[in-house]
Amino acid sequence: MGSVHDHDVMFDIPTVLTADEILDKAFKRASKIEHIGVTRLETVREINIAKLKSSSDTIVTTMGKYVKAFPSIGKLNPFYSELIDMAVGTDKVRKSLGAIDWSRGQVAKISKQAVRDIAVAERIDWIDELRRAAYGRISSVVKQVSKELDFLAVARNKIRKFPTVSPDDPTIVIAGAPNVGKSQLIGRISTAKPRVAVYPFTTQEISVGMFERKYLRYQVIDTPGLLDRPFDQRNAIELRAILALRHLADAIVFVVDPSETCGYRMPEQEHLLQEIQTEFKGIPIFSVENKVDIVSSGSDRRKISAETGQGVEELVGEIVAVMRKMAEEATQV
Ligand SMILES: Nc1nc2c(ncn2[C@@H]2O[C@H](COP(=O)(O)OP(=O)(O)OP(=O)(O)O)[C@@H](O)[C@H]2O)c(=O)[nH]1
Ligand SMILES: [Mg+2]
Repeated sequence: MGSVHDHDVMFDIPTVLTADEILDKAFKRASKIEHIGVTRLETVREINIAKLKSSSDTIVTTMGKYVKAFPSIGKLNPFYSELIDMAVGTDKVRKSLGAIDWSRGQVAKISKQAVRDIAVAERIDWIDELRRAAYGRISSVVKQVSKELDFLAVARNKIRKFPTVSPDDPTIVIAGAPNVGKSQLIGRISTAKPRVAVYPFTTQEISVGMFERKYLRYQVIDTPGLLDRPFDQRNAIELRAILALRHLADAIVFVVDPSETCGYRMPEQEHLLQEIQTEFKGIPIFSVENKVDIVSSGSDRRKISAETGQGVEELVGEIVAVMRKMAEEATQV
């Protein structure tokens, strides 16, 4: 429980090998090449050309995969770019990928030149020497980026653990003090069993559910342990990670429990709501009273029971209507 399944990884980046591992893989593969030509000179020439092409191809392809697989930060939803920036540093990722890309370009160039030289070399020992020299130069440009490869290997492992959400689906984030009924509510409004993923920089998990209304898909995110305690009890990193949720949330449902059976008094719950209102400015917050089946206060808040379902469909209807209106306004530039 709590781990992201392999088929459910947001950023599916292959394992990043070290410089030595890449070279090993390339040269080992190339060493297996055999060929028999008409003359001994032609045989040696063709084998060496094939070896060079093969090892350079392996390196260029392997490194190219990394460059392609890492998310390009500029195109990412700010939710993810912020998390990546916090976890590994956006700038460092970009620079490292740039270095890798440079290195693979150099490898291709060295190998191309060496192939040209070998093609016209007239002696077997020259050919061997040319190939050996090219291998040496290739090793050297790959090793030049070994720090960057090591860094990307670590970055890849961190980035893979990020929760899978669909940043482009309209998203409702559920907040409120512990035990007010958030999980019960998300279970009631979303169809499938929520997907659970660890949330970076906390020991907490978030769970993501979906529902549909009028052919549109909505995402509901439960944030146990995140939006349920006063913000001043958080360290700076945890707070920043929590606030990254504002890039995701199109609406927030803040659940209050006037029965206080959750263990939190109403003033505490109101205080948390105020903090969330301040920190998530601009995002509509629907504050609702849950557990109306046991206590109904005199307030004019919408009242629901996540347990019996009372008022829940009306709540969803209101949220969906507001979100639709917001989406329409957003497209009318
Ligand atoms: N009577 C009543 N009990 C409810 C209602 N909604 C939730 N509960 C109960 O309140 C308790 C907490 O519900 P959860 O859904 O786990 O609350 P939560 O906000 O997700 O709690 P955390 O994840 O610990 O923050 C459970 O015992 C629920 O059965 C409701 O509408 N009426
Ligand atoms: Mg819960």
